Amino acid sequence: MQKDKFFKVIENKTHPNEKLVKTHCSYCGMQCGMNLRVDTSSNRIIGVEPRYDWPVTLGKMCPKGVTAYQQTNHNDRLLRPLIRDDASLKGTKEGFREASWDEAYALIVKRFKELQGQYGKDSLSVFSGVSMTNEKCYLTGKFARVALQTRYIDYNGRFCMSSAAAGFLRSFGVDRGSTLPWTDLHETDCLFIAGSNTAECHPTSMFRIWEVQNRGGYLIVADPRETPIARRADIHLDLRPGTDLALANCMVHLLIQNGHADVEFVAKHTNGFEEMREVVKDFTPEYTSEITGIAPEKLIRAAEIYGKAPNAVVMFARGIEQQIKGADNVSAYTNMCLVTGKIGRPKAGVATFTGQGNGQGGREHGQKADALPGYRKITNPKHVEEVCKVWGIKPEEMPLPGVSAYEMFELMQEKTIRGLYLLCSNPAVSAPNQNFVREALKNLDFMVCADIYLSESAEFADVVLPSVTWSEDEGTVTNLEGRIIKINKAQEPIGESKPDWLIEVELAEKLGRGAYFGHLKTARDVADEFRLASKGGYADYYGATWEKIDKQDGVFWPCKSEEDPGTPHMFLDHQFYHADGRAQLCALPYRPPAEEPCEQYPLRLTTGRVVYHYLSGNQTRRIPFLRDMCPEPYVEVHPETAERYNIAHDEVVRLYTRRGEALYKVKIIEAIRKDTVFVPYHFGHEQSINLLTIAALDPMSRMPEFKACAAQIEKQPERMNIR
Ligand SMILES: Nc1nc2c(c(=O)[nH]1)N[C@H]1C(S)=C(S)[C@@H](COP(=O)(O)OP(=O)(O)OC[C@H]3O[C@@H](n4cnc5c(=O)[nH]c(N)nc54)[C@H](O)[C@@H]3O)O[C@H]1N2
Ligand SMILES: Nc1nc2c(c(=O)[nH]1)N[C@H]1C(S)=C(S)[C@@H](COP(=O)(O)OP(=O)(O)OC[C@H]3O[C@@H](n4cnc5c(=O)[nH]c(N)nc54)[C@H](O)[C@@H]3O)O[C@H]1N2
Ligand code: SF4
Ligand SMILES: [Mo]
Repeated sequence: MQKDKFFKVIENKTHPNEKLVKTHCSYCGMQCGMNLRVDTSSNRIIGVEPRYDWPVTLGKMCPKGVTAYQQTNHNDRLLRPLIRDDASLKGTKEGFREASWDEAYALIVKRFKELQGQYGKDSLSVFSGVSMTNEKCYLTGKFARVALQTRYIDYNGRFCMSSAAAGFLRSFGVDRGSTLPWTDLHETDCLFIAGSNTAECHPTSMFRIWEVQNRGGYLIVADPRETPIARRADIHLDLRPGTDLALANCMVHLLIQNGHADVEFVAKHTNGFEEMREVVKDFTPEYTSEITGIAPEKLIRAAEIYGKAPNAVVMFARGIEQQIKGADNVSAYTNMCLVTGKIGRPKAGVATFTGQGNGQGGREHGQKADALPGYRKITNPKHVEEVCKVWGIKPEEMPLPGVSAYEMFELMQEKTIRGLYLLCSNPAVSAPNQNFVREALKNLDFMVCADIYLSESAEFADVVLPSVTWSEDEGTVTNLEGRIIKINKAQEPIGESKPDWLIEVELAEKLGRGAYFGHLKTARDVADEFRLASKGGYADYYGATWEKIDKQDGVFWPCKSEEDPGTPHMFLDHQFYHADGRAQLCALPYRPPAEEPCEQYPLRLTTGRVVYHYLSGNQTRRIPFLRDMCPEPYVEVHPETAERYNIAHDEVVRLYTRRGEALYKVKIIEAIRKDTVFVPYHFGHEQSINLLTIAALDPMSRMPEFKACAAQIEKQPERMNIR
């Protein structure tokens, strides 16, 4: 048990007639340690306690975490499969009837076989998510390729971590979201944090971040909004949305100009310095100020602080990644630590704030259109051969790479994809350009949705399958540090709900593919096959046994053998994962967002989160406390902008873009740029901001540009405001 300066370790006490089940939160990548309280007479979850002995979060939790347990026995849980016979009701909640698992499976098998018989194997698709354990994510990739034998699988991490992954792969040759453990963070001298609303989205990181300042270190924050973390920053770089590439290039330009480049490190351990210098040389503070709107003095001071800090960590999140140049932004900010050599040692490095609970593990093991377990590539014959050995199929049976998440909807719209198995994601809220996406879902011949509640996306399904919550199953998750941790089962599945891995095994058997799935009887069976499938890949989990995870408070990948304790710090030997062992400094010319403001749409719309809700909101909108704290979406507007439009606080306005419109209450707030408006995206149907967002994709990561498009506000006639 690690003692820490922040807290004396408090023993968790067990109450009479209760047991505590050690586990982690169901929501974000922080994966805070918690104990679920289980009543031993009813064997039901009745509450939660923080785990003070968990070294990353030391007993801290946020409003979502302390209420997460209320999901399990919630009245809205799906208890039995649902079938809807009348396809004309698609897109509504109407027409579902309860059915047995046998009937649901039989219908799925019949329709899937009909579609594949008529239109070929690739007429089916899988769309998945990473609120699931590694084992489930792994099996979902195998389910698509081996049970359904289709090329079309992708997942919600495409909307989340894909730009970070693409950027890190280019810079380092490997993508582990953080090069260092979180327990280092408070000991560094400077944190440079871009596009992360950390205090609301990874709240339990904050005690370490404040500690950097308490120790006399510095905090620099780049965000168009004055978020809670920006408010206390030493420097707030208040940039226009979509202009990070200019900002990052300017930082590197100034670091080189001021003699903060580590010439020896650059010469020995990197490639590409000259090409990069050629590009960044134009990004003087004055020129960068024109693009970003940040005052030149702030740029100069920020580069000076980062350059002088003995140790520093560059951190970022979706603010910089959900852009058409998200992958470039990641590599451009990563250039800062490579050029100064502030990487590959404790207390220095680079980290993205991984979003979903298993946003890291879920992107490594084959749910991505072109990926196989262990971060292998489906386009690499050697990788295919390695995985085929574990799966027991021939290499020629491995499907081709598919397409990215949003592009799957395009294929649904044009009827190349006819059937969908959707699990653990709610794209009818969370995908961009909703009017199109909802049409595409309606256009499917047959859709299955596995969820724990009837989501907005389930409204488009023909069959809905009841899955279990995280608390009713066990398995591993990889947190935002790259630490593999264990989720434990606190309660038996309620009703007839089943874990996703079991549903996939049973469906595979009914589809006649039992030979490849039938041996998987328990979550542990899946785990053992999964560890083997990852063996030898970049993300090697082979040595991360459940026993070792428990003993060590988690295991950092790569962990290659039983003896290997894992890898908390990456690149300590200054060996990067490119063939020559060097990291890549990237030359990245500036590009504007896909859609710039114009006369008709003069505002920049950006979107994101609030502390009380999680993603599409399908889980958190059902929790009374969270719903009370944030019952509806709103649009944040600067006071001067509000005056220009003659709109008042709480007035309902029409916000619209080239793609769609919605009505929102105005929240007048000084903490936003005058040219920018912000809407949280946790709400569905006509309240979804994704009716307005743009589906412009990053050419490298295929990430949609959720963070910048052009918008306009229209004041509504008086009667609209009567509520
Ligand atoms: N409360 C809560 N916490 C969550 C989640 C949640 O839904 N709710 N979701 C989890 C998941 S999956 C994710 S991905 C993470 C997301 O975590 P974050 O990325 O921190 O969250 P966002 O609100 O999407 O965006 C972060 C910030 O980017 C800023 N931003 C917008 N445009 C730009 C830009 O062009 N440049 C820069 N530099 N900044 C910009 C926004 O103003 C915002 O403050 O949070 C995780 N944690
Ligand atoms: N405008 C805008 N849009 C965005 C973003 C943004 O910043 N702005 N952010 C994007 C990001 S970063 C993300 S991560 C995506 C997330 O978007 P989604 O994938 O839609 O996110 P969730 O709401 O987590 O959806 C998960 C669904 O699965 C269910 N579920 C939970 N656990 C399980 C399980 O174990 N099994 C099964 N079968 N179901 C389960 C939940 O009830 C929920 O309906 O949204 C993206 N969309
Ligand atoms: S910070 Fe994330 S993991 Fe921790 S309690 Fe909140 S939602 Fe859960
Ligand atoms: Mo995310």
